[in-house]
Amino acid sequence: MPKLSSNQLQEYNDNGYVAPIEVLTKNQAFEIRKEIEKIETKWPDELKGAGRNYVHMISPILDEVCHNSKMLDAVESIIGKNILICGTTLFIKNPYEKGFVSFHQDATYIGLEPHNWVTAWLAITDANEENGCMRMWSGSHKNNIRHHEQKYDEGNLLTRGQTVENVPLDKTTPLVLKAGQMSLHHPTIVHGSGLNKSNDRRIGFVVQSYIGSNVDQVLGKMYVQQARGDDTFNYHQHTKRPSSLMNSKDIEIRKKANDDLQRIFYPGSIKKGNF
Ligand SMILES: O=C(O)CCC(=O)C(=O)O
Repeated sequence: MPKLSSNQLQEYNDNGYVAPIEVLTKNQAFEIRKEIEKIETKWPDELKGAGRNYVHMISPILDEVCHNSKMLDAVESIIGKNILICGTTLFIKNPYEKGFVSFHQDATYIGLEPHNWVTAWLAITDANEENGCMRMWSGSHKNNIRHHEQKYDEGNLLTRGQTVENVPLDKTTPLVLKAGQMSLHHPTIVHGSGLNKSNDRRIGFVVQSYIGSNVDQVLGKMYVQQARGDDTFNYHQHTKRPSSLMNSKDIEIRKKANDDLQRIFYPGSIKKGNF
C-alpha cells in the first residue's frame, strides 16, 4: 500500500511534517511547470497577486494533480478517508526577486476548524537551500497558535506578512525536495522560507489544504472538490472540475472563490496585502 508507513506517520506526528513523498516523475513535474508558464504567457495577469490561488479551478492539468492517488493515499493516512480539496496556491519565487515567506503557522487567519487538515507542498522545480526551500521548526506544531506580528514587509509572499518572531534558525530544518516530490505539513507547524539565490525559478504547487469533511470554514465561504470518500457534513460549496483550460464558466467561479478568500484572509487586519 502506498499510504504513509508507520515510520512516516510517526515522523509527521513528532515533527509536524513528513517528506519526501514521491508523487510525480521529473518529467511530469516539468509538464506542470510548462502549464503554469503557458498560463503566465497567454494570460499575464491571471496568476498575479490573489490570482495565485485556486489555479486548479481553471486548469485541468493542475486539477488532475490535486486528485493524484499517491497524494491522496498519503493524505488519507493523516486525515481519514473523507477528503476535500479546499484550495490551492502557487508559491513561486523568481530569481533576483525578493520573495520570502516569514515564519508562520498556516492555521492562523485561515478559519479551518477543527485542525483535521494537512497542507501538501508539491515541488514543481527542485527546492533546496539555494533557491529558498521551506524551513520547518520540528515539533513546533505541538503548541497552540502563537502570536503573529502583521508586518506587510516587501517581498513577503504571505497575505499580511504574518510573522512568528524569534524562531531559533538553528532549530529549523531545510525541507529539500526534488521536482515531483511532496511534503505534508501540519496546520500549526511554524515554517517559512528564504530568498531564491539561484538562477532559476522555485515553484511550489500547494494544496492548501486537504481537509476532512468535518472541517468547517468559520470565517467565510469556501469552494471545495470531493477528492475521496463522502462529504458527510456539507459545510462548503462544491465546484465542478474544469474541462478545459481557462473556460469562461470556470474563470467566473474562480473569481467568486478568490473574492470570498479575500474576505476570509483579511478581517481585522490593519491593511490588505498583495495576495
Ligand atoms: O513556499 C513556501 O516557501 C512557503 C509555503 C507555505 O508557507 C505553505 O505552503 O504553507
